[in-house]
Amino acid sequence: LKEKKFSLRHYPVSLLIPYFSGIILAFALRPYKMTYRQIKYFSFPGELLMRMLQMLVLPLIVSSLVTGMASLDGKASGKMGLRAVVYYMMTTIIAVFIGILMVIIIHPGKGSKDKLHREGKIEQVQTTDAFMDLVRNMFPPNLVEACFKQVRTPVPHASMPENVTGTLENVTRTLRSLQEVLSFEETIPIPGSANGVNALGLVVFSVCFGLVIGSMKQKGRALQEFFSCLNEAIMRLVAIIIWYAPVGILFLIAGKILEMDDLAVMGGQLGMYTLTVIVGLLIHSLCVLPLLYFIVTHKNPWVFIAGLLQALITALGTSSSSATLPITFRCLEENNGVDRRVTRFVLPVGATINMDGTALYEALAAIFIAQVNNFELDFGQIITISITATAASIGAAGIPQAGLVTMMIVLTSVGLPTEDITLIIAVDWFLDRLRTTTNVLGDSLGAGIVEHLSRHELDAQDSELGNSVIEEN
Ligand code: DAS
Repeated sequence: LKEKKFSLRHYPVSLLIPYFSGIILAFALRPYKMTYRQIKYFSFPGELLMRMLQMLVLPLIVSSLVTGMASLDGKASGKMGLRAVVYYMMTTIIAVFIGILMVIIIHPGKGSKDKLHREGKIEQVQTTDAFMDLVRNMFPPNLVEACFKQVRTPVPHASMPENVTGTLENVTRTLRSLQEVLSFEETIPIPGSANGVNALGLVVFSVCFGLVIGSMKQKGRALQEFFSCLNEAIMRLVAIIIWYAPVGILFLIAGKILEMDDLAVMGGQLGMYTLTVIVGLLIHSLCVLPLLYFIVTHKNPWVFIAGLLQALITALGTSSSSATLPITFRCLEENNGVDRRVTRFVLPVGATINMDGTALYEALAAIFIAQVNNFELDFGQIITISITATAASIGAAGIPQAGLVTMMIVLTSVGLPTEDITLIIAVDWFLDRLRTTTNVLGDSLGAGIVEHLSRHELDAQDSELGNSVIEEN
């Protein structure tokens, strides 16, 4: 496939324009101090985009994995799977190493914890302590943390609903919506249902089911055609949703900025922490991953990345790599011409278990919290943080702020106070977008690398297919 020259014609509408328009709109509306409820109504067009994309994730993952596995022979899929897993582990370990290096070199955690309390708007949190006692008596401990996170996400003082901390339905809804996240089982929403299915279980089933259909040869042809047609139909739905994406992105970004109580929170120690995370993610995203792609494929990584722009901006807008998956598929296949037999296998698995941005973030944030507590970590504890951050990133769901919740594994593993998560909640809505974008970039470049390494098997299969067609004729 000759390298496609990237140009704006590659996709219908650039998302950069609505993205920056959303930021401008948010700052124009901030003086009006909208209430929490008004902001939720205002953000609905953005929520609509999230729901449209999320409804496609389950059928997309099943149809692409089953079709992808059925179209590959066992040997080729085995080699491709091994290459993908080696890539995932290697890039995740590098990401964790970068996160640890950055937080040790920049050392944003020096200074006292109570100074951070002031900067992090933690006093808002104290107002809900009485409420938390109420929750602790009513819900199992492991879910308290979930509520802790959700209820204590700072909302504008002026617009704090009258008794948000006392209304039980808020708590119940919070706990129910976070329960699947807290149980560290990544769940994928079922279209039209409030429930979800376990993502890892679904991926394993779809891979096995696809391999079996492929091994049935002619007998499995009807099923293979069905899933291939289902995949095609989902991708056509994506093509329609993409035209709505600019509107959704605009309101998603504007709504999130309006929810932010005081942008000054980015100053001081918390600002240094935010800067440290950004530097780490930029090094991994703009140096490590493109360099790895160039070393393996000897192709220009920037042309490849430019073709992903729409998916990267969607990840930035939605904070969800799962919701971005349909658009990631389209960018790789339409803009970058990556073989479908690769994208259908590598992307769903990657979106589920490969989260470089999250791994980097969790290792970095855990050491930041240790620094803030003047807690000296020894080498063994840093290794423990590395391992648990890698595991937590695999277990994190591809939904907003999942990485913040799974970070509890990392903190607990070295005896750090999990409630210190509240110290960094104020900036997590922003950092989550950046690490989600890194996650999507890592998955996409991985597809390009795995395709290049599997070119021999793919060509062999094509020529075999060609020969069999000639014989049939
Ligand atoms: N928002 C998650 C994702 O969609 C990442 C995270 O929370 O760390 O990839």
